[in-house]
Amino acid sequence: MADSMSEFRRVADEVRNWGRWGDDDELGTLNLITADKVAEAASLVRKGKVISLGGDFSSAGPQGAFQFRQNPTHVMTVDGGDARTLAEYGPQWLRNSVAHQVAEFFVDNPFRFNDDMIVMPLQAATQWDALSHVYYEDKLYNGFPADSVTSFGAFRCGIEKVDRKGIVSRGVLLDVVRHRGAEVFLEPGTPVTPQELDDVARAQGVTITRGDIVVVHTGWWTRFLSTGDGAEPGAGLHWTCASWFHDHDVAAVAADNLMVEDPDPANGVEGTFLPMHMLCLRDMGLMLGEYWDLTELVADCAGDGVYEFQLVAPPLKVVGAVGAPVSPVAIK
Ligand code: UVW
Repeated sequence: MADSMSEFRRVADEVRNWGRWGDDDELGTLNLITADKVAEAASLVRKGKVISLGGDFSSAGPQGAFQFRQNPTHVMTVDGGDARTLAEYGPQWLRNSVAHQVAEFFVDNPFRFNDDMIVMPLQAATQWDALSHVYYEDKLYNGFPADSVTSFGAFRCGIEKVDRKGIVSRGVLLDVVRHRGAEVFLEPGTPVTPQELDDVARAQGVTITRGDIVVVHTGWWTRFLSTGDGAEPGAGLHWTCASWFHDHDVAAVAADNLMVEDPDPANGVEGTFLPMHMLCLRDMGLMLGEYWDLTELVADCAGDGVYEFQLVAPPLKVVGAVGAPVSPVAIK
């Protein structure tokens, strides 16, 4: 059953970090990643294994089902393979074009190159939500006014602001799929509770410490890879997990699904949408990573029983963006 707005407001007051790192702070809980924490994360590299947590950015990505985001459109802008054809057969109207000049250049010497461009929503696949992504009641994280995000981009809490933090820290995988004994992914309508996060950590023999980046396996991405269905529902984290992140002083949270949190309004807060986003991004200043591909990482952790690693996940520094692609790696 959905919780009440008054319960949501009580939790929001408890977890709010506004002013904790100064009135001008735009890093939020990334401040919990200290130099010692970065060194601790590096010490977790023991076997020299690099595991990619980034999904593909392609026309076969997870977007499209909900209309407001599309999969990437990838276009070649210079193609060395076309050079001879263009130079020899290009129509008259192309003669003064850059394409034709490039083609002629190709024909007369052995050098070739290819260039390309991409058009896509910044949230198309594996990504970080910036703190400016979600807000309510006209305030962003740290009380910044919502109208500091304009058609020119976010003047407060844009994704480029987090570059000072890398983002690098100790990553901890919580494999809820394995803990439940689920075949591939968590069935819709079965949100992960704060108690379950503790149970999974205990069963894996791992402790969450200040400044960690918690990575939650729901199995959604693995399921998507086999069905190609971006609209497939699946379970995520119950909104009250925001309190768990706050109590454990977690620096950031990522998952392998669309929204990290459970999408079912029946498990949310009456009269609103994505309450965990509201608490994490706006009240706590805690970034959310979405659509991470955990397929290889869960297999490796199950194999060696080690659920901690160095996590390196810097977003693209797109100035003023409210989210950005990332190609994270776990190093063990
Ligand atoms: C929304 O869908 C609003 O957010 P996200 O991309 O963070 O899931």
